[in-house]
Amino acid sequence: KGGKGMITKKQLIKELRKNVQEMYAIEIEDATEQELFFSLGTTIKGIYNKNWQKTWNNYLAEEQKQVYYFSIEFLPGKLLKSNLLNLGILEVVRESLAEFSVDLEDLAAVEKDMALGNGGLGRLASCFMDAIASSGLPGNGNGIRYDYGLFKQQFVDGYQVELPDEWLRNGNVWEIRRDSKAVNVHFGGDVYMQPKSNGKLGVVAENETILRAVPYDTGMVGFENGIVNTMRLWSVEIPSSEEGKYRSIEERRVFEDLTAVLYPDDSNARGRLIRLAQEYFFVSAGIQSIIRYFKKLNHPWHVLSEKVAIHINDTHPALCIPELMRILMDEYEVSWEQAWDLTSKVMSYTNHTIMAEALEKWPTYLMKRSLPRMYQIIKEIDRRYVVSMSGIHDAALIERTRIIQGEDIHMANLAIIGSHSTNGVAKLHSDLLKAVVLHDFYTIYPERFNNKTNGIAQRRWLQLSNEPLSRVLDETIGKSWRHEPADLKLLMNYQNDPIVLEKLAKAKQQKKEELAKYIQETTGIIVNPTAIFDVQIKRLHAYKRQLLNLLHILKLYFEIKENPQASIYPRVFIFGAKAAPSYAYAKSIIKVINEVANLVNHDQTIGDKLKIVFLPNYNVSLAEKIIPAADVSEQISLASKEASGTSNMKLMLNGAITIATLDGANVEIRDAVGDENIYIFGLTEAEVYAYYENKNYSAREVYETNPIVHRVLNAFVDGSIPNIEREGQEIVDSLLLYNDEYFLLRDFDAYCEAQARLNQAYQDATHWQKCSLINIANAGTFSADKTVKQYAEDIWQIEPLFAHTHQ
Ligand code: DL6
Repeated sequence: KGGKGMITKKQLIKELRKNVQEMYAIEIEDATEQELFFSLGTTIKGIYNKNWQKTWNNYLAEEQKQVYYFSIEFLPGKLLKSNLLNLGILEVVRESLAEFSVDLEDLAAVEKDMALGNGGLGRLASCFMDAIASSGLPGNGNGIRYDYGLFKQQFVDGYQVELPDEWLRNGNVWEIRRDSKAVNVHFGGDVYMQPKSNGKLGVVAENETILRAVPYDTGMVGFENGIVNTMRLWSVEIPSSEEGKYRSIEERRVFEDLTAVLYPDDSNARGRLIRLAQEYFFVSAGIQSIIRYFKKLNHPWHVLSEKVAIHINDTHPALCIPELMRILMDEYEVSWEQAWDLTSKVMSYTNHTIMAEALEKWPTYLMKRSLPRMYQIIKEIDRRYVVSMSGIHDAALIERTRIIQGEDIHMANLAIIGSHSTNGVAKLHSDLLKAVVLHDFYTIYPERFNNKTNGIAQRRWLQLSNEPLSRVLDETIGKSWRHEPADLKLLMNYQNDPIVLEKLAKAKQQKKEELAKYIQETTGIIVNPTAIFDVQIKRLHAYKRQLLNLLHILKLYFEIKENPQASIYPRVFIFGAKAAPSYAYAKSIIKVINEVANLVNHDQTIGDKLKIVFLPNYNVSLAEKIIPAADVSEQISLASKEASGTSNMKLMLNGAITIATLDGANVEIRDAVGDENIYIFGLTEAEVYAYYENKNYSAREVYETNPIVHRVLNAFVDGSIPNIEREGQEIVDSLLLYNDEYFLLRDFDAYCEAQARLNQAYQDATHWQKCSLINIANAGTFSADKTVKQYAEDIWQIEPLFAHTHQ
């Protein structure tokens, strides 16, 4: 197990010394930070490797049912400190390094973020990996080892510029390459049926492209429980048998680049051949390795669903369904009927979005050409679906829900039809899936639909990133919350205790000062650390409405300009957001925020009252700096558009107070903290749908009748904001010419009113601190541990190892 007794300072230094010598032929005292980081990583891996092996052997010996979480994105961030925390040796390591005058934080900073994801979906997958291991659940991640993660963002003249993320340049100390587990994946070619020697029809494939999938495994260390699960990421290579087929380097490169880059678009499914190949690549490799494992157990096929659960994280891995069918039928001669029965029992699917443009479709011609066997099987699934539903449901409903429609293959339809469970990621989202987005399917398979509200790993988002707050919690309510986040509730007993409130305020202030220092170092902007730190951190997307935030900032700016005595408490507005490189509108918003920041931050008459900071390259590590320092959490998406959100949970856990629409998990946050401890504003989801129905929204009318909106919008085109030309017009057009798709102007007054209340409330320090305490105390309900346990019980039917062996 993990914990204090796991290793002493003396043993650790001995191991570290040995590794520095073996790896670099030098002494600790002579090692650079880079060398020390890699030696320390190797030492830590040495510490958990035994448990990794033991965990795996236990699963095998117990033949426990395991879940395989297929996700095209994982976003773990840095692993050093999280491994140390979970092993229970954070302090021992810190102290050991101190003996050499080395600060653990400096070493931790050497590690490159593992940024193999775009945002919420990938980070959720990593919180789940941490939570699955920490709950002792038998679970594995399955994904892609991209050579380049999500691009690095820089601002040049206020514009976003994308640079490659060379995270592997110095190597990755945590991974283990497992050549012995490599498998081949087949693409393209001609596929047809032919009688085999036993008289049965078999599938023959010719002229295929064969690529090798090599797995790199990373240990997912459970929190002080001795469990180490595996995240397996696949990388492409050319198999030696195929070397001779390539005539030129360029020809090879096309295939070798299959796992080179992560697609940087989180909300727009665009049918790119390479993306489809990536999807099939990690799906096929993963399913092959699962079947290889299952065969080792020597059970008949009908036992498969008692040993294996496969989770499809969004539709990107939906090819799991036809791929499992293919392997069972083509390689093991299982009948279609049995293969289908097993497949649907094994598979489950999570939907993460209701944005129509993010629902994946693939052109049939592309599937036919690049994955002909997948196409055949999907076509047959579709045909059988139509036949099985005929006579039970009306023809129009069947047409709307079938997989192949016109020239497109609908991946969500495939995922729902081929699995036993479909879930949304917050109550409201799951309800909307049932009522609107997937309503047709809900009428056909009501029993398949369920909700699993997202959760976050409190270990990373509180214990690691916010040590001052963690210490206050330990002193006040004891340490049980570190294992059981629900125990944060104990803090409610102290909501009127001035000493505790004061301590919480101090902890917050410390993190604000640290962030202020970071802001100055990275951007040169000096911010007042006693101002309200108001934070909006998430992908840049029109529906998330960063622009609404900006409109309010401009309103404040003009107010202070007009009346320097206006009762506005000093505020620092902090943004962190990347825009998909091809998303021009989102990039324009970045540019305009940066230019408004320039204007406001340099305006002497504004002074400390208003500062705007857009921190570049928002990623997991930056989030760990910003979140503990936040006073205000901006969750202002148009109601019905954000599936859940998870930064809302992280910010609340760190004592920020939320200003929000009733969207995604904000609704559940409101329920948890009560109306008095959150600032809710704006249209409800029902009101949004009513506008869609009645088509009676006029943004121009708001502009014509509301003088503040008028003034603020004009600023985009009348020269008030210098250095923007095209962008200002583009934004005004989106609001007026295209009638404000996300109802910013409709929600503007309500938002400003909520902001004004918040501004007042902050000035009553005791009241604010109490509100902050209540947010922390109720954040335990959004724990990823709780969420994965619900998945384990309701969907995957898996049990913790200990529950099984200790009964
Ligand atoms: O479920 C994780 C996360 C949610 O919290 C966000 O609300 C949602 O936008 C995000 N979805 C995606 C996938 N988008 N697409 N496609 O990142 O999932």
